[in-house]
Amino acid sequence: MAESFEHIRTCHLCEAMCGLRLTVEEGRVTQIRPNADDVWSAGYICPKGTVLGQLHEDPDRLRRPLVRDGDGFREVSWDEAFEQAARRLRPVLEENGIDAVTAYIGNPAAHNFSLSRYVAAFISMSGIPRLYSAGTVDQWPKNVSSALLYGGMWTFPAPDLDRTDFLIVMGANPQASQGSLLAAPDVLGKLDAIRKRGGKVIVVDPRRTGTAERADEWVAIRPGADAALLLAWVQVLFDEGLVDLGHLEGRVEGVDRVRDACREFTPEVVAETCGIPADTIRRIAREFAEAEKASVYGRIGLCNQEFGTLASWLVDVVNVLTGNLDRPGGAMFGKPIAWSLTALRPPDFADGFEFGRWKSRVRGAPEVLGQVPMSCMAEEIATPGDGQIKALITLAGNPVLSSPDASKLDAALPRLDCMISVDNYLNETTRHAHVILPGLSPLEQQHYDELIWSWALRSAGKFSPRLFDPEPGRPEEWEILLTLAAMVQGQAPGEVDTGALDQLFFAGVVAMLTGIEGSAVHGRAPAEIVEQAGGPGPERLLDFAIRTGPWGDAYGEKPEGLTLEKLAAEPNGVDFGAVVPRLDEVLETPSGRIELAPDYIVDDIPRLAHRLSRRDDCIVLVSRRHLRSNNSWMHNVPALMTGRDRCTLLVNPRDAGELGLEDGKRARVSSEAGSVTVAVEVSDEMMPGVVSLPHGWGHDKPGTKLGVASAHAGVCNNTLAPGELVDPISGNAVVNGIPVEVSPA
Ligand SMILES: Nc1nc2c(c(=O)[nH]1)N[C@H]1C(S)=C(S)[C@@H](COP(=O)(O)OP(=O)(O)OC[C@H]3O[C@@H](n4cnc5c(=O)[nH]c(N)nc54)[C@H](O)[C@@H]3O)O[C@H]1N2
Ligand SMILES: Nc1nc2c(c(=O)[nH]1)N[C@H]1C(S)=C(S)[C@@H](COP(=O)(O)OP(=O)(O)OC[C@H]3O[C@@H](n4cnc5c(=O)[nH]c(N)nc54)[C@H](O)[C@@H]3O)O[C@H]1N2
Ligand code: SF4
Ligand SMILES: [Mo]
Repeated sequence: MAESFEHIRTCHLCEAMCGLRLTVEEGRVTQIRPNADDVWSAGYICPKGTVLGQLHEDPDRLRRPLVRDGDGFREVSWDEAFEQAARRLRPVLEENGIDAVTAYIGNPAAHNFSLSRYVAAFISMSGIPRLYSAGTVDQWPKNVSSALLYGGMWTFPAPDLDRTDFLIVMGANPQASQGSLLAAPDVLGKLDAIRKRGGKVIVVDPRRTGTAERADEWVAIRPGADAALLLAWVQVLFDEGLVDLGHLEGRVEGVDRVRDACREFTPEVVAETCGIPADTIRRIAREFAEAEKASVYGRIGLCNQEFGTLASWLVDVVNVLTGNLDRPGGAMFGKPIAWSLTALRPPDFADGFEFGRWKSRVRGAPEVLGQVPMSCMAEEIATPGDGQIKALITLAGNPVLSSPDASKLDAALPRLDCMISVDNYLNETTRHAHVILPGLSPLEQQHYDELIWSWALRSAGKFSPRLFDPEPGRPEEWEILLTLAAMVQGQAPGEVDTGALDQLFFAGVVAMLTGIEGSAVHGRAPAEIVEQAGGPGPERLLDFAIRTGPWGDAYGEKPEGLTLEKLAAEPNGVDFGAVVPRLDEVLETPSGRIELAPDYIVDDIPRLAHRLSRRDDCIVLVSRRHLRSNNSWMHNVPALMTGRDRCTLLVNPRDAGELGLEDGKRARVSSEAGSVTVAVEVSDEMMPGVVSLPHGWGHDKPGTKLGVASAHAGVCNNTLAPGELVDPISGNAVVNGIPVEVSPA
């Protein structure tokens, strides 16, 4: 490969899905620039998009499987790696059964071409009964709320940034995150545009973030008080006759129930808890109701907190009560060109959503949407007895840094009889594994986001081919997953036929869709479609989702329609325009209407009422992100690690004075769960009484292979997060609003 050429692809790292132009010379990526012709991102890019070449070349990135050998690891062949994994797994299955086996699914599973389409296959084919995921430290409250309001746990309305003229951003910082459950490139540019066209942007956050800096107004809020603030907004809407369902009239159940539920929560009653004057609360509710097109958007600051489900639910309640749901400029539902497998309703909820169907063994935490809090995992491994976890498979996750009570999990993992990690690095988590099975580099695989397009408000899409061929003999991650699934079912790795398993999975997906009334292939013979569908792997699944999607060719029924082949012929993507209202298409509730006041959620309001009487004057800790980090795993890319230390404790000057802290000096931060020592950064961007640490750091553990990251270790904020702190009705972790003590170190 001596020639130089240009390769066009989509960055897989976050929901912005930016188009990139890579210059490739002599088999190496020498430059990455934004792709101005990309139909979706039109030339937008962030610093992370420019380092995919460095990620590919990172000498620490694993290319061969590793197996534990004494205190270290050695590289082995793929056959030997699977054999070693089987040797560990078999006795667990024989002695303790499948209940002793679990898996943890991490964030990149949602961003990886293979994993995003095969995690569901892995789960169903392995038969693993109980799973953990980053979901319960992320968006589980939104899953609960959407399941009950709309009948789909991934049916998320997103703010229509391009058309709104009043946007309230709560607990999100797209300046760093680039948007979450909100797929849009250049979110800050879109906020500027709202203001330029005479609209208004308000940011509600305990920190004056980079997003707040670009807004008209920053409203500082005490962590965990958002549900109280939102209930007060709802109270004002009812009290002042500002409720106006508009086009939603007749399509919403439970409005009266919401009116009753918010009655006591006047702005005056919640003001102190929120740290926001009652007049401000009232004014914003009025301004919002009066705006022609308005949208409230809440994200991780609203989920990873004490009242995660209430807050997430109330965001939608406000959008509904002001008639802003499902209308241009409000909060709308995406219409992806390829529907998402992940977003299909799990079969066990075919007859509706039920909660608490089982409880965790040690703590008795009720199951929610099939999972218990991530923080249960450590005790389930460490506590002997029937059902104790003895084998763990991690798929693209680093829970030793990312989950609450991090030290407890770090201490528990070595007790496992079998730990298998499908991961590209030897990091804080995988250093405990017996076998590490690396996936391909992003440039060695195709790309098309699976779930993310579901909340993009343009029906667009683009397919990225592989740039580099993987080394011969390397399995793709879908093959690794299917092999592991069969092994959990007791098969010897040498006997696993991944092609046959994939055929089975695909045929099942086809059969399911042909059985769904209204689907593009309803009533067709599954075999006829399987026949037409091509070879194994994620491309076939993507092609199927496109061809049976709204613009697809329905396997011959609409010959002009879209296929993966046609999409791939458009490297800059296709765009079928901005979404149009589609509530009736997405609703899957028993009543066929929006069920605005589900008992399961409304019954949690008394807990919030109780919170209002709690005086809390201690310092609380919240999390933050940086543009040049990506959760815990990109700190090994040198270009992203230049400049000053980012892992600092942000402290308001008033608090710093009272606590005797100085900028640049170290502080000791302690909670019920643990303590860390970290450099202080005094800044009035924090509201008084709240301190902030970034998430995803703490790379100082022995036994990792992260040359760059370990030289910039930082501290793990989840050492400070008590595992018992959860939003009880979703089981989501509370990693924001943790009571801490801070003193000079
Ligand atoms: N305190 C606090 N804790 C938090 C959060 C917070 O805001 N504050 N945020 C939470 C959120 S939103 C999330 S999503 C979680 C994230 O939690 P995790 O998903 O557990 O953590 P990541 O850091 O995303 O870890 C990704 C892992 O995947 C590996 N990896 C990367 N790319 C690939 C790939 O292509 N294939 C494979 N097989 N592996 C790959 C990396 O090496 C790394 O080990 O953290 C949560 N934890
Ligand atoms: N660069 C970069 N991009 C990322 C990631 C990354 O690590 N780095 N991670 C990705 C992932 S997995 C996710 S889930 C998304 C998350 O995307 P975002 O939700 O935008 O996450 P953050 O940037 O952490 O912003 C959360 C904000 O919530 C605020 N907050 C904390 N507690 C509260 C509270 O109680 N109330 C209110 N109102 N605000 C509060 C914090 O101060 C912070 O400003 O980002 C994704 N994108
Ligand atoms: S914003 Fe950055 S990380 Fe996200 S897709 Fe675009 S280039 Fe990639
Ligand atoms: Mo996340």
